[in-house]
Amino acid sequence: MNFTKWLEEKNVDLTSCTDTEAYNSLLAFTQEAAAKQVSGEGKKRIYYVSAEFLIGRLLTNNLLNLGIYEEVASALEAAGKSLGALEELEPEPSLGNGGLGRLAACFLDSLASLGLNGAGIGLNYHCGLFHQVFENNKQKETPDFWIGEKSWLKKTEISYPISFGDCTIWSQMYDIDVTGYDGRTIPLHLFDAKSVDETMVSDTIAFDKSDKLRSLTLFLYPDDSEEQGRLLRIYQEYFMVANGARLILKESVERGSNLHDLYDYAAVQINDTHPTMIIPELIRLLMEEGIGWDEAVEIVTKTCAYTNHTILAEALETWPYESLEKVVPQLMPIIDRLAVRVRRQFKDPQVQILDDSDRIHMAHIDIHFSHSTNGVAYLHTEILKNSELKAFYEIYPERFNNKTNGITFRRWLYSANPELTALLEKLIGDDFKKDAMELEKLAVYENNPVILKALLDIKDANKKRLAAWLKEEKGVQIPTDSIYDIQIKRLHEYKRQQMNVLYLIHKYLEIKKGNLPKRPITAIFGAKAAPAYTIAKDIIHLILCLQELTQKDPLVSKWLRVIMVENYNVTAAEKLIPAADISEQISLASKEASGTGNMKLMLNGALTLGTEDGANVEIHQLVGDENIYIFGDDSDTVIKRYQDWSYRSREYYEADQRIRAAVDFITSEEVLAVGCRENLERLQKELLNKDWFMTFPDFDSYVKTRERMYDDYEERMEWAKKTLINISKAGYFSSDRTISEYNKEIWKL
Ligand code: 26Q
Repeated sequence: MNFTKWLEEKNVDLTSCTDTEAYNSLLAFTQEAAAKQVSGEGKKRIYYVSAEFLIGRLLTNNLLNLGIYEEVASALEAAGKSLGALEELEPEPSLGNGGLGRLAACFLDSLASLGLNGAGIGLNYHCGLFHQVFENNKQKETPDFWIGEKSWLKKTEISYPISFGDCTIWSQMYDIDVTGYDGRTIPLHLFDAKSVDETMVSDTIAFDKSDKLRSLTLFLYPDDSEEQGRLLRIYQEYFMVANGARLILKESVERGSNLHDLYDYAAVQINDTHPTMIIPELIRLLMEEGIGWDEAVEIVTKTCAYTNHTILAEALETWPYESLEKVVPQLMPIIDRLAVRVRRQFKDPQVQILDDSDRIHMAHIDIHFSHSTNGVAYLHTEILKNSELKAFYEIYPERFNNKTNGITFRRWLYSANPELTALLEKLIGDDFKKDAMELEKLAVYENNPVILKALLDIKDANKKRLAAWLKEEKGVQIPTDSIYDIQIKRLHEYKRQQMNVLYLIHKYLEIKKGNLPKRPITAIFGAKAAPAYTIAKDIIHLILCLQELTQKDPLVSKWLRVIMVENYNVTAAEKLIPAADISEQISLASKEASGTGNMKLMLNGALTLGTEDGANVEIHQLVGDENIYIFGDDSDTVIKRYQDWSYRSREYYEADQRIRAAVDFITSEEVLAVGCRENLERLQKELLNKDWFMTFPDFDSYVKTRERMYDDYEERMEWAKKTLINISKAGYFSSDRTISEYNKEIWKL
């Protein structure tokens, strides 16, 4: 049924509706249309279990995937409404933080598109991560109540009592239908606590963390700098997997499993360590059904697989034994037995589940008791095998495998960049929508000036669109004739936003001296910092101070603008990425597991300024030296420097005048006039005395490579050719490819 007919049936007259009413009708219509689509069928189902699903707005995507975008747009137009305006009314679901959550969302899209029998399992956070606002050049966190009266969530019949050490919390399952290409869908199951109470929260993100019943599903990653916050996270994690495990067993039995053969009916992909407790929980539930210990462990091992997303020690979860005992006492006999089993089999302390300080290593449970451990890019997996998880690799070489991340082109190309999509369709037909590798056909146009010019024009149009959006939505103005040099990702020291800032200070000082660039530069950041991550927030403070300085200075503002986009999220990414000229991927080599923003930006014709890290390595391999700007030390050098403790940041500070000037500037009169001494001094000290992520050793090559890039930008046709080659080689990074590999090698649906 089409939209016009549906409206007639419901007696809705669009011409007399407000935009909000029209949006609500469109939402209901689209939801019905999605629910009518077929989902993947088959004996075995893959359950992707994840603490985050950063799905972004759904309306545009669903309309495109259901093939009703044009029809709806004209029905609205006929009634004097604009689809574009309604699209902007949709609140973005706040169910994730960064790469790991966005990856889960891309994977759902690909599972649906490939017609696989899949489902996502997660939590329904009412206030999500947090809404970021800037006040006095600082990040302030406010709750993001994203669930309006009307949303994509559908209440289901499913509800379970989940027991904890001190209480029982009833769940309520909600579903969101995730659409893929040709309107195929799969469900995202989000569990909520029936007793959750939004009035626990007012205008800050503080709340009584001891009241689990009312606060369980309020926030993603509640502040864990104190004990109550840490405990709440354990409650959340167990709540997610206890519900998930019950659903998985129920559905598998419905599909014909006798539980002894669970692995023929269910594959469980554990997204990072947050869902790890699903392993002991499944074992526990199988034993309740009368299955013996050894067999239960074997069944669960064959059912589960684990994805690692980081090598940063501080991000690998370990929980005090005591805390788990308090929250989930029923799991302890299982975890104890698993720990004993490991201890009996292996003497190496590095592979134990329980360490000498009585902490439980979640990743170790995953590796011992699942049949697959994968990294998310070639280099990352190599580092896991040869260094971080070497001891495990020696025990289970056959379990380790790589699955280089991918992104869904439905959202990151067709939906975000319709102009580029239209050009591609004109040039190479639309087979690339089913098989992204078809983009390679674009290469025949690499020397065609008309096509290269068309690419430049599309970029220009997208830059204008971004500038207009920033003005309208965020109240900032940026010049459209400048280079857009963009770094958008979670704020973390290893990602080195601080190195980008040091460059910008250097540039600011050069401009003040009269050394003007060939063309104005707009440096754009988008990032949220975890509320308790002090230095990350100090870096945001410095960026915002620089934003103010560059804006106010009459000379500098003509040549250099620094912009930090408030509340960076998927919606903002969709506007920023198509408009980017330069993609900053400057993590310290060995630290970024993969990155997926790098892929999105490449696909949209931005050139990468990056280190040999994560998936940059694969981008480099695909496009060749000519079409990427690589700088800095490689991962071997970095790993060695950590091992021999030989790095002294102060030596670089003393030896390099540019570093000295930039670091000194952080606490100069000029910055202090717009900033806060405490934050700026702390950041400066951190760099001078530690610089744990080694920005100074890479600074020289970073500056030189960035300058070379700005020079090359002036050769417009050469630049356009490089962007064309980047687009043509991006097919490898389709999440359809990634998901096909997971299926072929791990899930075997
Ligand atoms: C851990 C312990 C305590 C509190 C929080 C956490 C925590 C929370 C979130 C640890 C990690 C995360 C998120 C990690 C993440 O987003 N990783 C990114 O995953 C992407 C998809 O694989 C990769 O492309 C990125 O390289 C990786 O950083």
